[in-house]
Amino acid sequence: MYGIIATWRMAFEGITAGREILEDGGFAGDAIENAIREVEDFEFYKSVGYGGLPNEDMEVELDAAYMDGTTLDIGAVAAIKDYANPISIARRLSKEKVNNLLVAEGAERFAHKEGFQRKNMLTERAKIHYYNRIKEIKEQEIKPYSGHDTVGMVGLDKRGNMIAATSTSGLFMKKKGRVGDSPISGSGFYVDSKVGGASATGLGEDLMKGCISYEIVRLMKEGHHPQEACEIAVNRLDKELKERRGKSGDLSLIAMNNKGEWGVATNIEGFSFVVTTEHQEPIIYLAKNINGKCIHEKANSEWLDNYMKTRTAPLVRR
Ligand code: SD4
Repeated sequence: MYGIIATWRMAFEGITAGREILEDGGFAGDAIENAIREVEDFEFYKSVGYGGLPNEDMEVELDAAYMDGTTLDIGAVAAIKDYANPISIARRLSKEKVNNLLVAEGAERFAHKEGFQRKNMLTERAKIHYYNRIKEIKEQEIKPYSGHDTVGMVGLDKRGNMIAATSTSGLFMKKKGRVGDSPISGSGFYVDSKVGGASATGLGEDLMKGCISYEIVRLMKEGHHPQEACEIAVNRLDKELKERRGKSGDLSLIAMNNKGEWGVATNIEGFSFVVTTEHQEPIIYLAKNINGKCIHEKANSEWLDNYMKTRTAPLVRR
């Protein structure tokens, strides 16, 4: 069996290529790294890699992580600037014995020494988003912390290796140095090839309060199907946050176990995700939460057309 599950529609092209690697008997780590690089390189995705939206100082600071569920190796970078593919730096760091999670200048120095490609990740389009947002904030006092999309993936290869990985520009207008859940083990991702893996997207500050990716893997280890595990974990955390804090941020999770069975859960409307397995070509689904049950359906062609149109539509500075 083999398969990949990923957050958001933007993972589709990468997963389509990743599936071929898995089908040919390749390593899940290669399939996932390549798939995430594809998302990082596409400038119209404004929440990951090149074209990602900047922090409040108009700098693009990126977070990424890579975990090997067989060896339990983890590598991650946080608040890294000016490197094209944080996921590859994270993977490289996962091979070190220590110093596996590097931040900011430390991560950049490592990437430089290892010869990773430098790139100014701030696009003209992202600058326009930035200036427009500043104007909106001034005019209407809109909360800066909305709008996000982390790419998170879990993959299984024919040999039973499982990988989890993430990459994100985090929250638009975040403070310099702010780190979300995505590079944090157990929160943004977790995987154990003996069980399965999970990855998160949403408000990092809240996802971290439940170590939610680890929690899902733990529930799968107790015998829950990935779908059940995702629903239990998301519903519980959502409820606790509402009870204790009055509200819950966005929480959306994907998971796959080592049999290739998968699940998702979300507390928002319209969480898109992509899945492929040995028996299924990559499919884009839309999920929503109805009374604690996560319902998903295939995205229709209208939704898909509209998605690309809005991402690539000309943007004017207001
Ligand atoms: C973060 N969880 O930095 C990320 C943002 C995100 O979908 O996922 N967005 O908090």
